[in-house]
Amino acid sequence: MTNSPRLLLIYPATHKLGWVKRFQLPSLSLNQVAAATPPEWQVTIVDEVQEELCYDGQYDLVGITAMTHQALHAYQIADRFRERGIPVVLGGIHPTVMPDEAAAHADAVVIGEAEPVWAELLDDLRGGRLKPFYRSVPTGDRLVIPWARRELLAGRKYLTTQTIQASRGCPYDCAFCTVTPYFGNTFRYRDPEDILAELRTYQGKLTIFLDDNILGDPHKAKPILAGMVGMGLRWGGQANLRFAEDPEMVKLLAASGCIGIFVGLESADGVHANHPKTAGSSSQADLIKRIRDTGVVVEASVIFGFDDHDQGIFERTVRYLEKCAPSLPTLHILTPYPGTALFKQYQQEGRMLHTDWRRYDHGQVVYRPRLMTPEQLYKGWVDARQEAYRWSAIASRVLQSPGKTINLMYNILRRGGIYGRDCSDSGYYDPAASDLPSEAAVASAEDGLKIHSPKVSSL
Ligand code: B12
Ligand code: SF4
Repeated sequence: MTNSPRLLLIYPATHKLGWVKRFQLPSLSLNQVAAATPPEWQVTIVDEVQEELCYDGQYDLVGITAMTHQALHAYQIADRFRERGIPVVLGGIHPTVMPDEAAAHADAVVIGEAEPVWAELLDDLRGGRLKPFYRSVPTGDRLVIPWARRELLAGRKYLTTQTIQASRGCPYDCAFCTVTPYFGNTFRYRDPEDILAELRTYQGKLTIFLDDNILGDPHKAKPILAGMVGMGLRWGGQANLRFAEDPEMVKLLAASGCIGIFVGLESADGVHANHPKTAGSSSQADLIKRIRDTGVVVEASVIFGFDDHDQGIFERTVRYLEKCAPSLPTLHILTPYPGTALFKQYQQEGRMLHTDWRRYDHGQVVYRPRLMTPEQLYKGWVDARQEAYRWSAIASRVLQSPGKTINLMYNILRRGGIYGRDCSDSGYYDPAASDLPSEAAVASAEDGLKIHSPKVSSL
């Protein structure tokens, strides 16, 4: 190893993007790993969405991040570097929930967050004593992390490189979501002064908060929003809808420069429509209207395929979305990700179709729904998305929102993606039963999650 060791961090891309790649965000996951890397290391980040990955470079270590749909490609990349004798570390959501699977393609796997274990791992590497697993266990309610190294992205063409996290975790515990198994029952915020100081270094206006639920604890979120008033930032993020029960939060949100907020409605009706994160004393439609009326774009997501969803859910959802009129509806197919309670349940019930992780992306059916067939779920999703983005539906939404031009533009862009998608296949794949998740794979998922204490949910 040289005196100035070289680290290559890779964000794997699963498919090619055209001009829309200029509207993507850089990987904050890798940027935070870079920020946690001691200064003597030379760090290079390669984002395969934006650029070709060259396998010939000389590096002392390669680090690769992976969500589930990226995992198989991440393993291919890892294998190629390891063939050249370059050690590889895998980290991120998928290696965290499937550490044994990832370990077959890596010299070390980081389970959980990098910051608490990364310096030790690099030290072990240089000392020739690298361990196969490094686990970090989140504790407390305070998040202390270094500022992202945005200078590493200089000259790259992203929507913005001003991405930041104010918090990690979420106070809720949705059975289909990876966030709570990942962070356990911790929901940690950074000190407001630290966040505001980082924001003050930003040169541009557009800023994206990549928190799981930035407004999940209104008491902690308020000082951050209050400090942002007057900074001139234009920001977006995601949160659960219930914050809008508090009119002061809604006002503060708009005053802080928020231009768009992504919220999960989950279901038009049934048990998932009444989750504590969305249900309160006001209806979802009222809460959405309150936010929309301040000029903030509300992107609201629904999921198809819960166990109480029959074929009527598609029509009912489209009508419900007309009533709620979020600025931008987003419609997903339920995807039971490994590590979630839902994956475990469906696996035990023998309902997972396969573990071809490439297909775990909310746009394909990877399990057997209870009240419809996989084909019906896929077809219903395709039709409902098109129905929600027909011109008359767009017009009705846009006319109800202030900032009509910007709302129209977002809707047209989304419509292009939906109508441009080739949906001619069946949208699911049902291989031989031998491809069902092996007991070893599932044990690995459970083992990866042992770092977290059980969740005491929900507000
Ligand atoms: C921001 C975000 C996005 C952004 C990503 C922007 C970008 N370029 O990265 C956008 C909106 C584009 C997005 C899209 C999607 N997302 Co997303 N997203 C998130 C979110 C909310 C935060 C991720 C993040 O940046 N966190 C900040 C970083 C600093 O934290 P981190 O990723 O945990 O990284 C730390 C550790 O994991 C570790 N680590 C991570 N990588 C590595 C690598 C190495 C080498 C090491 C050592 C350590 C390490 O160290 C880091 C620092 O502590 C997560 C929720 C979550 N908590 O993960 C969902 C999440 C990752 N997304 C998810 C999904 C499903 C998607 C989509 C597939 C949804 C869809 N169909 O549209 C798409 C896929 C898009 C794609 N690129 O292919 C799921 C993934 C589930 C899974 N098992 O794969 C999550 C977990 C949400 C959920 N509710 O379950 N997403
Ligand atoms: S509210 Fe959102 S981030 Fe929190 S557990 Fe539910 S789906 Fe995940």
